Amino acid sequence: MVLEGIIIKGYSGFYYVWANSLVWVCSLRGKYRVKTQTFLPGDRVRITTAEENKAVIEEVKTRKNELTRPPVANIDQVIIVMALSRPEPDFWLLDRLLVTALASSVQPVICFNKADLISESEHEIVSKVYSRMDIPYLVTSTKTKQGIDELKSLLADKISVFAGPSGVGKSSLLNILEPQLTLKTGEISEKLVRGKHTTRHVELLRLSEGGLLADTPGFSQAFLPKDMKREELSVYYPDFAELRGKCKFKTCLHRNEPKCAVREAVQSGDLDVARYERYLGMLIEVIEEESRF
Ligand SMILES: Nc1nc2c(ncn2[C@@H]2O[C@H](COP(=O)(O)OP(=O)(O)OP(=O)(O)O)[C@@H](O)[C@H]2O)c(=O)[nH]1
Ligand SMILES: [Mg+2]
Ligand SMILES: [Zn+2]
Repeated sequence: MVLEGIIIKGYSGFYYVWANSLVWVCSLRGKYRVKTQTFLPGDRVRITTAEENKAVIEEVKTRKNELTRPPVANIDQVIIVMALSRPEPDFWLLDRLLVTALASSVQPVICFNKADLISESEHEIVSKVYSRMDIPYLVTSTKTKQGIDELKSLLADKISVFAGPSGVGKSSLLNILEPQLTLKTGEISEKLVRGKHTTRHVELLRLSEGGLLADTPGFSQAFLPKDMKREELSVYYPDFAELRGKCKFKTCLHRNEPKCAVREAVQSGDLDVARYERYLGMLIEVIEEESRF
C-alpha cells in the first residue's frame, strides 16, 4: 500500500510517519541513505507499507518552508514562548526569532508565559512593544490557565512548533493543552533561575482539536538567515512597516540617514528605543555576514 504522510519524528535511524490515522515506523529507501537529503519532522513523504506498522520512505515532497532552530519543515506557525519572569524575557532572542520566522515564511505567534509571576503594570511595558504588530500576541499562565483557550484555538488544525529558551514553560503549556501526553517538565533551579533543558528532541504531537504541535528543547542562540541583505532586515520588523515608506531614502537602513521616519519615531517615543537598538545590533551582524562573501 502506498500512502502519503508526514514525519512526526526521527529517532535512532528510523522515521515515524503519521499516515492514514496510524503511526508507521519507516526506514529509508536505499538511495536516500547515500544522498545528503535530510529528513525533518514536518516533511511530507510517500511511503510503501510493509508488515505490521512498518514502512519505507520512497519520496520526500519539496518543503514549503524550513526552520533550523528548531529543525522542522512545512510549519504553519512558530509559537515563540518567553517567560515574563523566571527566566526574564530574552528580547534579543525574541527579536531574532521574529526575524527568522518572517524571513522563512513562517507565521510567528508571540506567547508570554508565567503571567502569574508579574503584575499588570510590569506586563504593560512588554505588551506596549510587542502587541502593536500584526502578529498574534498571547499572555498565558499554566498556573491560572490564563490565555490557554486562546492558545488552543490558535493551534487547531495547524502544524505548529514551540520555540524559546529553556525553562519558559513550553512543555508545561503542552501538558495543559493535552494532559494525556504528560511530557517531562523541569523545576527551575532556584539559584540560577534558568531552565535545565528538560526536553531533548523534536517531535510533532497530535492535538485532540486537530493539528500537530512540536515541543522542542529550549535554546538561547539563533542565527539569522545567511543570505540576508542589509536592506531586507527591517522588512521583518512589522512595527517599522508603515514608517519605512516615509523615510527620505528608499534604501534607508534607519541608522544615520537624514529624514528617517523610523529614527524620528524612536525620538518621539513612539517606537521602543531598546527594540530599535537591538535592530541596529542585528543590522551590524547582517552587514558583517554580507562582507564575508
Ligand atoms: N509560575 C509559573 N511557572 C510555570 C509556568 N509554566 C511553567 N512553569 C514552571 O517552569 C518550569 C519549567 O517548565 P518547562 O515546561 O519544563 O519549561 P520548558 O520550556 O519546556 O523547558 P525546556 O524543556 O528545558 O526547554 C517548571 O518548573 C514549570 O512548573 C507558569 O505559567 N507559571
Ligand atoms: Mg520542555
Ligand atoms: Zn529610515
